[in-house]
Amino acid sequence: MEGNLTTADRKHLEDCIGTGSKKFTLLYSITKDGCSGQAFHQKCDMQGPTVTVLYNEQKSVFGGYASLPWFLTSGAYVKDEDAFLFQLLFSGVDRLNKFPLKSDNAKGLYSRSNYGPTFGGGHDLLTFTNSLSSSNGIYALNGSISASSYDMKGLGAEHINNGSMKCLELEVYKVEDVPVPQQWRKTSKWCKELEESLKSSVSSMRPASEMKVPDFRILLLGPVGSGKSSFCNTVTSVYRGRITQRAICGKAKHSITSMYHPYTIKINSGGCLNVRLCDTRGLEEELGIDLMQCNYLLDGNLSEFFQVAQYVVHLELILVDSSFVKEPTLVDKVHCVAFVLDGATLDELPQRVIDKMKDFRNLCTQKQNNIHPIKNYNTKVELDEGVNILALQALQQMLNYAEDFMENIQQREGKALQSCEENYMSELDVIEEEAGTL
Ligand SMILES: Nc1nc2c(ncn2[C@@H]2O[C@H](COP(=O)(O)OP(=O)(O)OP(=O)(O)O)[C@@H](O)[C@H]2O)c(=O)[nH]1
Ligand SMILES: [Mg+2]
Repeated sequence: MEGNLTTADRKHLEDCIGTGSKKFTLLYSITKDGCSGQAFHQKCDMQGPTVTVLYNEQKSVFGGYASLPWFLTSGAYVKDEDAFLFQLLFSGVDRLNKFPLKSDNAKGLYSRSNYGPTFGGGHDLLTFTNSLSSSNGIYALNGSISASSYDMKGLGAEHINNGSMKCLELEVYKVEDVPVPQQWRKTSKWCKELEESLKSSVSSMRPASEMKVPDFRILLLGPVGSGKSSFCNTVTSVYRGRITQRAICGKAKHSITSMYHPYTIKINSGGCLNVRLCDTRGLEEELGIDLMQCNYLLDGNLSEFFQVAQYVVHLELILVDSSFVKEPTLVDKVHCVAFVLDGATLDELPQRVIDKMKDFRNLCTQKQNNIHPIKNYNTKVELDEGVNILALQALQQMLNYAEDFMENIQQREGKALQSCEENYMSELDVIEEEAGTL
């Protein structure tokens, strides 16, 4: 934060202004920009609401708030009903006081080209006029404090600035509204019932029987250390009813996971989900899955537990590899891809890894810009309702999209079958017609 205004001072001024959170940006400082009416107007005119803060040599801090902008003039009063004077510190001790304008006063501010910030008809707070220089770091400002337009609660200058305008600093800050954060996404209230209903809804999901695919195959892709393996552990923990550690996790320079590992998810009460949560090697600038391997993974050409090579695998090598599935079916294909990203390190992702992810995304037929925040069980030893709900909501969406992907295939195949039947029927017609002409 630039300037001498402390966080506590900012909070107090925010409360005095009374219209929500504010951002204070330093516009002008006499020690940096020079103490002159010209410098003040150059930096502060037409900047909207401002706060002027003076720090005197007796460690008293005081000033004024202007809700309207300063401007160049040969001398004009401004009616600013929301303006006020304040004190924050008196002789080094907190002294929080707001001095509002008295009623029906039209002289909140006084703007003049050779004047520093000036408040009230008296003037109540005149900071300085013309141009001044410092002596031993002290600016003997030629202004004053005297109650007239503002209600000073009976306090004289001696109780506000020790009767001294000898200042170490005078700052003017621009005051802006901080937008109130909007609720990002509406979700149901977290409770045990929600957790249980998500659990049972996810466990009841299975691919349509006519697809003859036992499980939805979800592929997790993402940079090294983004939490792919931890997410597999989180989901398996939710259904096992205890913390599981089937996938090895941790932070390392290169990916800890080296294998394409489809995790089955055991339900505590018996059976498994109709899901394979597929963990993979992380994406790195030079190493890890490349575009070609990703393509093969999506199409189901790479068999389960395939070791993702350290270095780029050439097409010829893959084609002779016994683990290469030459004619994959819908069972082997990936039905939904989830990119796993660590929100805390997003800004540090190398451009090449971002480019890789963009290329991979273009391979997927479903381009869903869905973001599902999750928290993994990386440090916890007991299950937690919130962690479970977030993981279940994310998994539920993945399964929904996997189902959509399969429906599209089903529709496509249905159409192909129909056109096959139509061709067959028209061939029969031709044969029958030909037979008829004999
Ligand atoms: N704070 C926090 N740390 C997490 C979370 N999830 C995972 N981690 C930590 O992040 C590190 C990497 O997690 P992994 O699950 O191994 O990440 P990965 O994507 O599988 O990494 P590779 O297999 O190496 O590519 C571990 O030290 C985890 O403890 C989380 O939700 N919050
Ligand atoms: Mg991993």
